[in-house]
Amino acid sequence: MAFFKGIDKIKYEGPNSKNPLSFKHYNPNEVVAGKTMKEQLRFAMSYWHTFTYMGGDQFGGASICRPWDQTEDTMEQAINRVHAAFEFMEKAQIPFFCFHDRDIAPLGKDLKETNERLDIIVDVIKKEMARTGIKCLWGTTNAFGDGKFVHGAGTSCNATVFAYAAAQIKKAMEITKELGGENYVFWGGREGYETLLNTDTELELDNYARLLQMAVDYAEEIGFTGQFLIEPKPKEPTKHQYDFDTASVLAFLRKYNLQEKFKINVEANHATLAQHTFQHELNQARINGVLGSIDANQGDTLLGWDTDQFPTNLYDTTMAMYEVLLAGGFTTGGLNFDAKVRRASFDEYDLFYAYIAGMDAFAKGLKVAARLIEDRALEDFKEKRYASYKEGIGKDIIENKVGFKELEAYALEHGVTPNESGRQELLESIVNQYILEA
Ligand code: XUL
Ligand code: CO
Repeated sequence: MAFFKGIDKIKYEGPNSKNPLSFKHYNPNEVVAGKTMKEQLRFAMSYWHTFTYMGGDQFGGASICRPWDQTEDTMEQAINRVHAAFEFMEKAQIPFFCFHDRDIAPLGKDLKETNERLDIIVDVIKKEMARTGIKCLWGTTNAFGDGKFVHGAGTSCNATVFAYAAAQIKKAMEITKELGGENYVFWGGREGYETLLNTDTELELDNYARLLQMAVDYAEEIGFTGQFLIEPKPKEPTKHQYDFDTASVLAFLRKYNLQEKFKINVEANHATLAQHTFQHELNQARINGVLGSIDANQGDTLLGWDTDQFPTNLYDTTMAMYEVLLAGGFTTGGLNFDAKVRRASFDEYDLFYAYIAGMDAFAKGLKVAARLIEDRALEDFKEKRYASYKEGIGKDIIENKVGFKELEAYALEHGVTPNESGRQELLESIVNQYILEA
């Protein structure tokens, strides 16, 4: 059964097309920076925002009523959603999907029945994957929505909740392996705290690390070779989330000797909640060799929360792809649209318009970034800016040949040479020029 009647496969029609159901920039087989756009961008659909979000917010319930949900039977609904999801991905040319365990199958009366339900749906998904060639970018566990996770999952003060979370992750890892998932994500939904008056942060962090180590051990046991990812977020749902940003996740991983096993899944709107730019977070992940994957979305500059909007800001997508290309491109990761349509964008066309907008914004960003790099439009300037480290005293510093005494002697004898302009405005206008031209 087709759920998206009247919508054909979305095709590339070029930047001048007026057809809203066409790509203006995403041309899957066009080669950019040595790979096809499909290979460079590795777009993924988020199962939760696309197929389980009904438009509810703090002030009201559902505003979205999907044709595939029109049944009382929750298992039938879950199966319908699989068919709708694959029809959608096929038509929108999205080669991957990402999911939480709880997105794909409804809870049963207990963990056993919940797991059996998952197995049934996983079989349906596997058939659809075989039929379409669409793959799983990553799986994850929803260990934050259910009431039992009120104090956290891996960081709960209640050891039985820790055990339950571990059981849930075990199953989600098994499913992700079965679906050929290329990564497994940890987003610490409720791994944080509201008040230090009742919180033992040391024990909670130790336990969180224990949970991650168990996942690493279990992956080895079952032969799951996907990449583990941690997705930082500074706040929401708790006031303070332990995985605040890339830097704090790195410090955590290094403390618990997990740095070889985990990379970062950078989400744009989480970066801005941490008062960083999206590019800053990608940059920090890149220079530390842990840029794993991206949750592509954007916030609203006037709203202080995680609005998870589809990314349309070309400056952000350009500089994001700039970092990805400098990192050598994605390996197991990709661009997962962890983004939802606005609650007033409630029909099925909006899903297509939203994904097309996001995919085109990143395709354009990729093209611009590739040209900026190819022309060394920024890199030449940067190289010149740091040229003082290429010779003389600068070279000695870089080669660790000098200490305070030698540097004092140098400063006493030579003083400092005049500084040169940082040229920020010029560089900004160069980026503008590339965005307008590429
Ligand atoms: C929440 C968020 C999650 C993770 C996966 O802000 O981004 O959807 O991406 O659990
Ligand atoms: Co996310």
